[in-house]
Amino acid sequence: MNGASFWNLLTQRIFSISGWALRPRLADNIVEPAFNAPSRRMSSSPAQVSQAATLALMDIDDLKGVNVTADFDTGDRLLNEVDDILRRALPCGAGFERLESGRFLVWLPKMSLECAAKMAEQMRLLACQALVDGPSGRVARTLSAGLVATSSNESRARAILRADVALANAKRIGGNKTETTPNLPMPSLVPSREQIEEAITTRALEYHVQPIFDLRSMVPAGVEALLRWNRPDGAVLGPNGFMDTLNRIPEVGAELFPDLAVEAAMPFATGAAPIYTTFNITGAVLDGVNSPGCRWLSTTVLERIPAENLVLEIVETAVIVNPQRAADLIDRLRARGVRIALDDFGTGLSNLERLRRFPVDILKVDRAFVDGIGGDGREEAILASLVALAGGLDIDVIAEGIETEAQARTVGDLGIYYGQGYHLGRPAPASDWATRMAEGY
Ligand code: G
Ligand code: MN
Repeated sequence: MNGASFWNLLTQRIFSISGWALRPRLADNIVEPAFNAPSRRMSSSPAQVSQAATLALMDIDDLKGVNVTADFDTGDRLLNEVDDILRRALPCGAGFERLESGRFLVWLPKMSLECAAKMAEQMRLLACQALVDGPSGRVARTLSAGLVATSSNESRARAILRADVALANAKRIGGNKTETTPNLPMPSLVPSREQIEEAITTRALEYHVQPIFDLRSMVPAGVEALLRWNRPDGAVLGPNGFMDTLNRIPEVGAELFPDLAVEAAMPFATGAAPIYTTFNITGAVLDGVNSPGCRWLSTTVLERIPAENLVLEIVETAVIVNPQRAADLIDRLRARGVRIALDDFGTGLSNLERLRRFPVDILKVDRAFVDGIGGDGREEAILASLVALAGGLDIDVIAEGIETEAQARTVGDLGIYYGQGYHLGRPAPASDWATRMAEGY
């Protein structure tokens, strides 16, 4: 998204607010723009919007605890109550949106970061007073907020991702806090474009792959592409070590990664018995057809790898800024034959809500459920019901993190047909696995 469309969006959001008055909540909890009904309280028209705005991402602390100790209905009512309080507390000209996963997004235009932080802090403290009746008494929760100053050339999606980092910092130090990130275009830990280019040229940065087996025939059904950074000191960094930073610079990924990705997938997509390659994608990739992430898809996926040999895994940490836009993109990709998976299902944001909202083809069940096999039976019960759930939705299940023969056997017995894990095959450079597979490993 370019700067202009970002500001269009921002102004749309501003126009979507009806000041202090409450508006009916839409079914999907997202307030859509209402251009024909601008509020009298608006302080500026779209053309006059300042180049400086602050974005605040707010989240109820330990909402999960409410769902567990009370029930989902109580959690839902608490969310609605907080939603109402925040809307009423919005300053004039501010924008408000409820995101997927129950987070609140507040735009505070024409405001310095310091001033916006004070404002957000007041809103947060007010919303902390929300009280709802639960089955065994009243329930309240604190809120945390993450704030970033945005600039005119930053996309909305990236600003939200940065605010998400600030919010995570607030949560890490115990929640009930407002955290800001410095007014820098990027966090300083992000590698420069030159460093990434050099790492690709020297093959320090490359894809490894890990096979995914059909557990019935023990023949590979596909491979997962895993980006690896071979550091000069000999350490091989997994995505946790650097992906986080790369995710915040999707335009670099859009330009630099297609060749790497195609090179990794090609040996598997071609040949006598082609198999799929699955790539991990974040919310930035799903942020509409004009997003840098989607350019990555169109150059990599749709032009150069046959769609039927391609799977995209939505990672469990993917923040999906606009679910409708993501759903539209998923529909288009699936119509072309690309399959979509939910990665690490059962953890993070890879949850039933996401499964309900997005038509996906594959559930990759988080390794935690496989790890617990052979204990008191809870994991087996959960896995069995996931098999039933997936069967009802006509979705394939892949068990992740299979580390022992016994685990492979148990998941197979439970009706899971596909598996991935160290016991079946470790990640290795794509060319190594291509050779092993060609030789019948
Ligand atoms: O979140 P995702 O499923 O995309 O993570 C893939 C990561 O899991 C890779 O980094 C890979 O090395 C790791 N991995 C793959 N198989 C196993 C396994 O059997 N056990 C553990 N602990 N990690 C695994
Ligand atoms: Mn994955």
